[in-house]
Amino acid sequence: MSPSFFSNLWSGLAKTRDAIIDPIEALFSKKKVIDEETLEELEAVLIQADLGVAATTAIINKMRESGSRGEQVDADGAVALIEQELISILGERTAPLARADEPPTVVMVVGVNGTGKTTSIGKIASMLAHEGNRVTLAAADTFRAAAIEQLEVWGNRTGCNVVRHQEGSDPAAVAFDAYQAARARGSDYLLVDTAGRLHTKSNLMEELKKIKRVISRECDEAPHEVLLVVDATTGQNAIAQARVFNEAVGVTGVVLTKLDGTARGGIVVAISQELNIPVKYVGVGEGAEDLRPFSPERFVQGLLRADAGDDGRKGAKR
Ligand SMILES: Nc1nc2c(ncn2[C@@H]2O[C@H](COP(=O)(O)OP(=O)(O)OP(=O)(O)O)[C@@H](O)[C@H]2O)c(=O)[nH]1
Ligand SMILES: [Mg+2]
Repeated sequence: MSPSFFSNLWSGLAKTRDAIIDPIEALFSKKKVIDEETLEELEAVLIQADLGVAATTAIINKMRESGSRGEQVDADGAVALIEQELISILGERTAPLARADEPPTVVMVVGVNGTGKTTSIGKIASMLAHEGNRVTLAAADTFRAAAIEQLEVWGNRTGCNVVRHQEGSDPAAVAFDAYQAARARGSDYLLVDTAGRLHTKSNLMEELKKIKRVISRECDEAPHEVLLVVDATTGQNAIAQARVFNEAVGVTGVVLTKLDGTARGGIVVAISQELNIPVKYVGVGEGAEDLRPFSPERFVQGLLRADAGDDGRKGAKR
């Protein structure tokens, strides 16, 4: 992970970090034995940051255990305990992007409109291309001409092939052609962009299922990934979205975008734990550098550390 991404992640998480750290420092300003009142206040802080009930409960239980041993805890101690617990929760479910034994690895990208699907595809394509992979992009969001053009801009920028049809054509037919083209060109990856808004004539979930069926018909294991792109600023609503998409097309990984614009970055933990789906990438800005594979350690440090450590703005004040 590049140092610039870590410092972007760290500054992107500033709002969430303040929402967690400031109240904890106030709560544990003096070293103290944990009582039920402190636990209740801590619980409210963690829930507020959208960490989710399960993770919050796990942290509170750990705190209660040290309280019952009569141990005294200060702010640093409390943060260290939360850090450990979150890394362990997130670490249970990390997985890198799949890679098929027989290329192309097919990655279908889904999510409600405006969450950052097309932008994330561009950034993932850029990363994969830098690693020496051949990448084909499928413009299977045929709802708007602008959507197709937007993907073509990313194709030009990253040197990746884009397979497109006319606006309004069948998205599954685009996916089919793109799969054939990716095979013929010896592509390592095929990234399939999809629509996010409901069409007037067809149902979005039915459309996504059809795209998936058409791809599976060409290769049993494909799509190898169904990445759901969620906008972190939507908070708990992101979980509801994930449930709907997961039921329809079976989500294998989450891309969480716009962490830079929210105080609710804790939603990463809630999604990972409550849906048992690994977070594969996080986005902290609009630049091509601002999306990277998810690292639990880095993320939790960004969430809880008052300075960015050796990789970022060393010694910077929160
Ligand atoms: N601040 C910030 N903006 C982002 C991030 N990711 C994407 N965006 C912006 O979000 C907006 C929507 O991104 P798109 O990639 O077009 O979203 P989409 O899901 O493809 O949208 P539809 O095709 O309409 O369904 C764009 O302006 C992006 O630049 C991020 O991590 N941080
Ligand atoms: Mg799009």
